[in-house]
Amino acid sequence: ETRYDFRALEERWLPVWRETQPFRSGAEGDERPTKYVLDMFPYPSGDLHMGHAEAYALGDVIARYWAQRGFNVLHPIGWDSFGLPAENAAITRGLDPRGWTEDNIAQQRSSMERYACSFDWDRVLATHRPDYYRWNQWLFTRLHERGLAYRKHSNVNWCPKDQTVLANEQVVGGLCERCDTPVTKKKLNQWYFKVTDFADRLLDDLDGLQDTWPSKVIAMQRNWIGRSQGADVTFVIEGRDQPVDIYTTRPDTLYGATFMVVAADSDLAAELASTADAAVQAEFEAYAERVKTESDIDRLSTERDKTGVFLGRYAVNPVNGERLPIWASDYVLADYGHGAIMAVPAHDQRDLDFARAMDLPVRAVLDCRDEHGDRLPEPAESGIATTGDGTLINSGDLDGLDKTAAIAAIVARLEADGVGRASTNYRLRDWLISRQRYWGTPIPIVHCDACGEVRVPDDQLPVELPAAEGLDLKPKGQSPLAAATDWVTTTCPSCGGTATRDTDTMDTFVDSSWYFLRYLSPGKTDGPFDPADAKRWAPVDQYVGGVTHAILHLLYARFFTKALHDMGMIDFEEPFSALLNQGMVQMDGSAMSKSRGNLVRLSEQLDEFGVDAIRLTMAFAGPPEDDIDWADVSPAGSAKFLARAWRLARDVASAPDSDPAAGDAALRAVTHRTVADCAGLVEGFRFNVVVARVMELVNATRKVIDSGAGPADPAVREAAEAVAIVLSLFSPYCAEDMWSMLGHENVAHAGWPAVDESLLVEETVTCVVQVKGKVRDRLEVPPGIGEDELREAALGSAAVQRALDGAAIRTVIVRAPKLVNIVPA
Ligand code: ANZ
Ligand code: ZN
Repeated sequence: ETRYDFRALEERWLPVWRETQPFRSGAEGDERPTKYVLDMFPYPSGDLHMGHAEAYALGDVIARYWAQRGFNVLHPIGWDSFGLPAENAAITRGLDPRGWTEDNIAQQRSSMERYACSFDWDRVLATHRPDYYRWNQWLFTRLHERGLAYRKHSNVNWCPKDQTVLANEQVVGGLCERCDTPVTKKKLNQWYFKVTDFADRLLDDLDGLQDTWPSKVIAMQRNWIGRSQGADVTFVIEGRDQPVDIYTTRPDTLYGATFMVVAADSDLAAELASTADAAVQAEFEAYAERVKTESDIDRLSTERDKTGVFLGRYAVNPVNGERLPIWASDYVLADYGHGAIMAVPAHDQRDLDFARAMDLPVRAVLDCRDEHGDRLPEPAESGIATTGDGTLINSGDLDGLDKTAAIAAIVARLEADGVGRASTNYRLRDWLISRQRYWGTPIPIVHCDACGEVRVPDDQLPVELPAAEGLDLKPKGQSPLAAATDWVTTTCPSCGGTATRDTDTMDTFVDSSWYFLRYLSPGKTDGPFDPADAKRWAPVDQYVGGVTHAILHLLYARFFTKALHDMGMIDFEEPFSALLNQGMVQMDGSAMSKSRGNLVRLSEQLDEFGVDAIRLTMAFAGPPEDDIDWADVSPAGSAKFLARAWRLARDVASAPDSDPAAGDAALRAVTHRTVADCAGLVEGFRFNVVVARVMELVNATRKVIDSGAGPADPAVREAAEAVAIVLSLFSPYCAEDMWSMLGHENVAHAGWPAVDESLLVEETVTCVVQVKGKVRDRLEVPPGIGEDELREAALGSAAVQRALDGAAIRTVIVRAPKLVNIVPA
């Protein structure tokens, strides 16, 4: 052929790769060092879109690079195929979610193959298949045995549109993550995983990821876990036998407490209100009803007008015996700390807003100053709480202590008196995993009147989903599985009596919390994965995926990893040693993602410009973390460049293969410098710079050909081979074809070109060193040498020292890089 034709290349090489499977990971006995490169697996909710194309292009650069470096690379793919997108699509189209899901998987897989993803096709998994979700159930069982899976009644987030509960993580700004409907609360008996047992480890182990995870993701995880250090303080409630604990981060402000607030939706508030007069009771009940529909985000907002009901009861401050009126309000949450606070309006803004709204006293107990040492205005007058450091006032014998000393002193005193103790709180909540939907993993529990909650024995797993046929999948607040009577009715594994199956299914984040381990032992039938395989491959060396998963998925996978570690199944505690978040592909500023629909169709782009050009465009668009605006990039330009690169190999193809040492020295220097630099650039994820450098190399090579040396110059062949190998990370069809024209096979495993260090030595210039105007030495120095460095080098010369013969120096004149003149005294 004489013309670059991307369609012909795709038709030529795709069948070859299908046959040879170049990315099958090394078998047992393969001695090469391992590298586990993992792309987040997709939802099969349609064909691949531009967002996938970006993610898989970037993940592929990394996987293919390590293969070229001689690593035994594991780069698997699968499908996150349970969940609402599939189920809702199935309901609207009146199809069976199973068939619909499998069809989409087949389509996505064939698109991935065409897109030349370097996946190991022997390890594919799909979470909706019983051979996968069986192990979700098995893992649930292990967690249940350890008390890490449990059921409790609680007020849960409820999406009225999807008719299902949502995890806290799935409520974004008070709205359902999936359908943007305002989320309400509902009291239900639900399954949880005890993530909170791991709060400290989940937080502290982030330290080890500091250098290899995006700092933004680490900050989001920290914030989500939300560890806060403070104290519990016990308040006696007048007319109640039991005292009440409150949680505070500011025990130093205890003398400034002027009232107490309990969460309006707490049991305590209801109990305290029950002794009030009828009018207060009615007011309280109406208020509590309203609060139930409010989101936590609104409740904690400092912007909102404060509302509440005085319950007619009093608490007693343990340090000074003062009586504090007790109010019910929404700005205190029922499920954080103890659901009750001591309010210190002078030093907490929400308390101050409340005090001013309800006309309650404000007493400053810290003398807070600005940067000039001037006292800040009284909060009672300014309306601004002083929340910073200061010196204690109005606090009895603690006056004069600074904040830190005061916290220590008060906590010690409370502990000694038995009315308080140091305490730690977390924003993190246990993970609510039950869903009232069909398309998920059935919870492997049987409910028996005689035995209670009974785990389904391992040898009866999987508990398979009943057929969808005949079931009404429409959301209705109760799992569609409840209507599958034959399925629900079973025998109790413990007593053999009649019992019923649990009808909830698991949150699909359970599926994705450990899938990276299942890839290691595909087809294993007596366990989720083989610990020996985990030892060989895991943890994941490089994880690649969207920042949308910065909290939920990563946190849950980290939790599972720690739990599995504690069960002795793996010997590491963090699943993903390094993380790369790629940006999103945008079109006129709107994100291309599963929920927003696709404005640019990937398949059309591939048909028009070819796989290679689209992949190259994704890498060349900018740093991988940045969003790509599709209007700003040029796939046509990429295609043009690929044609230029391809023609190098075409032109060299007929030239004889001879020793590159005889070739053009300048071109050889560019080739070896490019290869040497690109390694570091790939490892630093600077893919766009790598592409730019290959473009330069292609230009330099063409120049040598055109200069008369022609393609026969052995440096040209050397350059063309380097171009093919580096390009194989980005544009595999073009690279494979170049490699083949150059007389080789299988560019993916060509091996990264060896760099001749002697060709990397930079050019030097000769610097003349004079003493009193007389030449005494000549130094070879880099052209960019600095004045100070050159002065040092000149003075250090043995010949110069001899000429000076111990004389003191008056001046040194430096004209970098060519001349130094030394004038002795
Ligand atoms: C008295 C106080 C004085 C407070 C002061 C702050 C400043 P973090 O850091 O988020 O843990 N609080 C405690 N439980 C609460 C609940 N269930 N709902 C809403 N607010 C609650 O915040 C802890 C602080 O938030 C606690 O410290 C408490 O107010 C409030 F100058 O106690 B503080
Ligand atoms: Zn039983």
